Amino acid sequence: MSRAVLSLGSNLGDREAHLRGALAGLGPSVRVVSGVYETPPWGDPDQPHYLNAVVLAEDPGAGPGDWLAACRRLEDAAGRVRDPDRRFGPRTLDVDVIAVWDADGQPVTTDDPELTLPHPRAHLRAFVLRPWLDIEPYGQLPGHGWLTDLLRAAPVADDVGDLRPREDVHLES
Ligand code: PH2
Ligand code: MG
Ligand code: MG
Repeated sequence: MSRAVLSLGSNLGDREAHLRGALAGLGPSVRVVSGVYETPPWGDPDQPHYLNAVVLAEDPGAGPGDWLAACRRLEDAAGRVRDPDRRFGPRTLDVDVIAVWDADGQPVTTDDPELTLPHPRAHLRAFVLRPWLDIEPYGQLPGHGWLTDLLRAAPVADDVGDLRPREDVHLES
């Protein structure tokens, strides 16, 4: 397995530092980093706005479980506290595996409850699709099609205008 799209999010503490820490932790597997967006909370409205970004990563030796383990490690390093009663609640750092492609370029699908691929809610989330589109204009979310089409259709289209590009935040030095 080789290629992954990862979504980064933070809405507690020094949000920018948490995103930077995630990139540093991903190290040489990072290929492209999107711009950063300020986004209203999705799924659980009573929490601060998020900073969100998307990363294209590659690692010839990594399978889906390895990407998931890397994401968990980064979240733990950011002091993430998991609240089982607030599934979509606030967090110092969230790193989600959105999709993975194998060495032949084929999308990986799993319905493992620990890691469902592609991410089961990615097609509903402007804060994932919009930064991804910035760095992969011809990108497709496996099983759902072109990013451009997903961003133009309900329910995502209604949310896109609420995302604010943070051109003052640069994750890469
Ligand atoms: N992550 C969540 C829940 N809600 N909202 C925004 N805007 N951005 C996120 O990254 C986010 C969210 C839990 O994964
Ligand atoms: Mg998430
Ligand atoms: Mg997550």
